[in-house]
Amino acid sequence: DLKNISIYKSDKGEEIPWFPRHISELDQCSKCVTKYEPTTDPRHPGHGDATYIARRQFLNDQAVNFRHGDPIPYVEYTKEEHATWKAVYEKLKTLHESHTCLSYRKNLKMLEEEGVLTAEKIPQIVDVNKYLMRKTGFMLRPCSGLLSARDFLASLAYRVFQTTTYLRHHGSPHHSPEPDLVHELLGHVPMFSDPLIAQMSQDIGLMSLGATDDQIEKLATVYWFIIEFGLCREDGKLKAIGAGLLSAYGELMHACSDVPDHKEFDPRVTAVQTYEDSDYQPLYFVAHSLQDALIKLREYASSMPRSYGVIYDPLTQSVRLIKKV
Ligand code: H4B
Repeated sequence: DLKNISIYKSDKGEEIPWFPRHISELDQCSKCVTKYEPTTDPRHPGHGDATYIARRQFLNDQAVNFRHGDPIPYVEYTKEEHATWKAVYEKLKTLHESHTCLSYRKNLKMLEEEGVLTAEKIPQIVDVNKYLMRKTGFMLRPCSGLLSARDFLASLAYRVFQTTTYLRHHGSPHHSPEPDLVHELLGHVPMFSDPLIAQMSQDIGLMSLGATDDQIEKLATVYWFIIEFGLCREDGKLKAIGAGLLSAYGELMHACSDVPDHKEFDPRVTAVQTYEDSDYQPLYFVAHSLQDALIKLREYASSMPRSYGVIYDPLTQSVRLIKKV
C-alpha cells in the first residue's frame, strides 16, 4: 500500500508525503472521513431510516469502485429523489436574484438554457462534465462521502471535483450535514464554470500537493471560507460566491444579513480562523470580487514555504517537481 508511505525526499532530506503525479493516481485519493454518518449519528436526518441508508450505501459502493477512465456510472434516480431535488431547487431559486453573485446567476442561466441543470430532474454527471469540460476543463468524478482534506484538495490540482452521488434525506430538504448532490451540483457546478473560481480551486489544489499537515489545514480553511462560504460585494450588497451558501436556503439568508460578522477576505487571516461545521457560521469573509480573491490567494500561495516547485502540465494531466536553488 503506497498510500501513506512517504516516497519523496527533498535535498535537505525532509520527507514529502506521497501525492498523485498523474490524474489517474486520484484513484488512490478517495479516503473518506466519518462524520455525520446516518448509520451512527442521530444528527443526520436519515438516521434510523433503513431504506435511505441502503440507498446511500448502494450509490457509495458504486462510487468506490470507480476508476479513472471508466465511463461514469449512470444513476437511475427515484421519483422521490427527483421530487426532493425539485423542492430544493425551487426554493433556492427564490433567493438567486437577491442573494447570489453575478457569476453564479450567469452560469446557472447558461446551464439551465442548455438543459443541464433544471428543477425537473437530477442531472447525470456525464452531462454536467460535457458542459464543464467546455467551460473550464473541470471534471466531476464520483466519490463516496466526505473526503479527507488532503485527498479532496489533491484532486482539485487536476481540475477534478470529487462528487457525492446520493441525495439528502427527503425529511430535511433544505439542510444537509454532509455534502450531497444538491450541494455539489447546485452549489459548486455553476461556480466551477467560472474561470476564476476554477483557477483558484486548482491553485489551492496545487499548493496542497506534498504539503505538511499544518499547511493542509490552512489550505482547507481558506477553501472553506472562500469556495464554500465566501461572499462578495456587488452594488453595495453582500452576495454569495460559496457553494455551501448557494445550496442552503437558511444559511444563504443568514450570511447576507447583518446578523453574522463580516471581515475582508485576506488569506493570511482567513487561513487561521476557526470555523463551524455543524451550524451557521458566526463570521464570513467578503472579497471585493472574484478577481480580487484570486490575486490575494496567489500572493498567499507564493508565500507558503515549500522546498520544491510544482508544475502542472494540462496536456499530460500530470505534475512535475522542480528543484529550488
Ligand atoms: N468531500 C466531498 N465529497 N465534497 C466536498 O465538497 C468536500 C469534501 N470538501 N471533503 C472538502 C472536504 C473541504 O471542506 C476542505 C478541503 O476540507
